[in-house]
Amino acid sequence: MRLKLIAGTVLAAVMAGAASATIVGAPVDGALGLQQAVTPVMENTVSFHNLLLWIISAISFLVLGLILWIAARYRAKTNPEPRKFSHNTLIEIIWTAVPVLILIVIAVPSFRLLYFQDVIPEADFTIKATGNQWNWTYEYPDHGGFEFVSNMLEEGDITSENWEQARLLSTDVPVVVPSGATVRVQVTASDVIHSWALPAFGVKIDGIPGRLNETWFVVPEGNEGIYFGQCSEICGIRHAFMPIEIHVVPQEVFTAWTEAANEDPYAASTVLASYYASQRATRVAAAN
Ligand SMILES: [Cu+2]
Repeated sequence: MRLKLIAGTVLAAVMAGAASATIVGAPVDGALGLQQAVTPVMENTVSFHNLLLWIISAISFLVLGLILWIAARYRAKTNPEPRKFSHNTLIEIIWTAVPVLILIVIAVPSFRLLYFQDVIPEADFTIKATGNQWNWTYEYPDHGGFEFVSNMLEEGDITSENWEQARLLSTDVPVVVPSGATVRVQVTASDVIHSWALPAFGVKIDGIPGRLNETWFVVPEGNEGIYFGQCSEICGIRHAFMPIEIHVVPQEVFTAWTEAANEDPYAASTVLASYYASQRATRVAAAN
C-alpha cells in the first residue's frame, strides 16, 4: 500500500516534468576554473572570483611591465650616470593611495558575500552532518529524526545501475534534498576535524568535535541532479575516501523518500531508483 503510494507520487513528479538523473556537480576531465554554480552563494562566489581575477591580472602585468622597463631603461649600458635622489612625494602618495582604493573595491563585495554566506535565511528544514573517520552520518531532525551513515562505494561496487555513479565520489546511501528548498546544514564531527564541502553549492564548513557549525544552501528548481563533494580537512589516512553525494529531486520525490527513510533509511534509495527509472521510461517514450 505504502509502496504503491510512493510509486504514485514519484510518477506524478515525473509527469510534472522533472529534470534528468545525471551528475551535475562533479569534476570534469581537463576543465579549467570552478565547477558549475547552482546556488546563489556559489554564483556570487564565482562572480567575486572573476572580479579578483581581473584585478590580480592587471596588477601582475603592471608589475611585470615596470620590471621589464626598469631592467631595459636603467641598466648600466643605457643609464651609465644614475641620479642620486631617493624620494618623490607624488609617486609615494600614489603608490599608497592606489592600493588602498583597490582594497576598498575588493572589500565591499567581499564582506557582502561573507555575510550572505554566513547569515542563514529562514530555512525550510535542517540536516545534520557528522564527520567520522571515514564516513558521514546524516540526520533529518525535521522529518522524523531518521539517521544514516554514508560510506564511499568501493570501485567494484560501482554499477551505475539505478543512477550515474562516479569513482571515489559515489556513496552507498546518498543524501537527498528537494529543489527550491532552503536547507540549513549543521556540521560537526565525532573524532577529528573534518570539513563538509560541496563545490557546486559554494559550501565548505569545518566539522569540529564538540562544536556545531552551520551553513545553508538552496538549489533552485530546474537544477535537479546529482552533486558531489568531499571531506576537505585532512582527517587521517582515509581522508580522501569520505565523499558526499547529494541528490536534488523534486519536492514530491523528497517527501516519498523521507517517508521511506523513516521506516528504513538504508532501503529508501529504492525510491530514488524508481524515480530515475520512470524518468528514463518517460525519456524513451518521448524519443519514440
Ligand atoms: Cu574527513
